[in-house]
Amino acid sequence: MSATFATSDPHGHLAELTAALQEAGLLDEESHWCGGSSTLWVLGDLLDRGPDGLGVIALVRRLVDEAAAAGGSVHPLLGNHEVIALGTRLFGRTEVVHRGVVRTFESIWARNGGRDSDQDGIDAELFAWLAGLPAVGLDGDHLLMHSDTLAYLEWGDTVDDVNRAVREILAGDDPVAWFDVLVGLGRRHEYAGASGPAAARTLLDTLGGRRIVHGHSIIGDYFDEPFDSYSEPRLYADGLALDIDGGIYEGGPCLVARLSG
Ligand SMILES: [Mn+2]
Repeated sequence: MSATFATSDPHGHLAELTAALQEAGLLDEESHWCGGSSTLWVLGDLLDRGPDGLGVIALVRRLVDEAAAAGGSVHPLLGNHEVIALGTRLFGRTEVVHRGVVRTFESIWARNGGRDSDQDGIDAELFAWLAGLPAVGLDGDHLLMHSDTLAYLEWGDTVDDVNRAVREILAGDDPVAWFDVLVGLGRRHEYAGASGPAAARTLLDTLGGRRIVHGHSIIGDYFDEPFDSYSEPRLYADGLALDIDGGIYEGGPCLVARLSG
């Protein structure tokens, strides 16, 4: 088997993520990679909201190694919750004037499902790993990212430039620049509505790919449907965008999208 898959926004729900990856044929009963040469993208928001963010991170990190050893690959991307959690770790309650507003990372973290149990496990090594995650990825015709926003273009006009710019900000300690990333990755619904296809087209024309695959915006919220009423990713914006966030922490499904193969 060699195919390309994507999942997103596990938010600390280790059991649900494990079960969904097993169902997709990527994990065996002991939660080890059995996807052979397949590729799996994990589109961020690994932690916060759910009970075991550290467990989800540990699983994903192990799968990166196990898949590589089997000739496959696992690619985690950066979500806004990684930035919130790391920013809280780094800046805590330090007041930051951002675009004329006084804010703190800790208050945003607390309001958005931040977990002490996750914070307590972010040591220097894990901090560096999370802060080094790429923001966007390109895999054949698919442009993969956490958030459904054009904010990525504020950091560059190639995949490599975007990732380099975000990584440099998160390697530093400028709280205003960190807030720019947090706010940018917090944006959503920018491929929606009448202007949505043109926005999606702009992103694809700039960064590459023929279809955007994103998480961050729960299908049920986005399309105003009950969280238990869908079991597939949602294609929209004239087929240019695929939302794969089922909304695990709201009781929705953990979706694993098969993108090719
Ligand atoms: Mn998110």
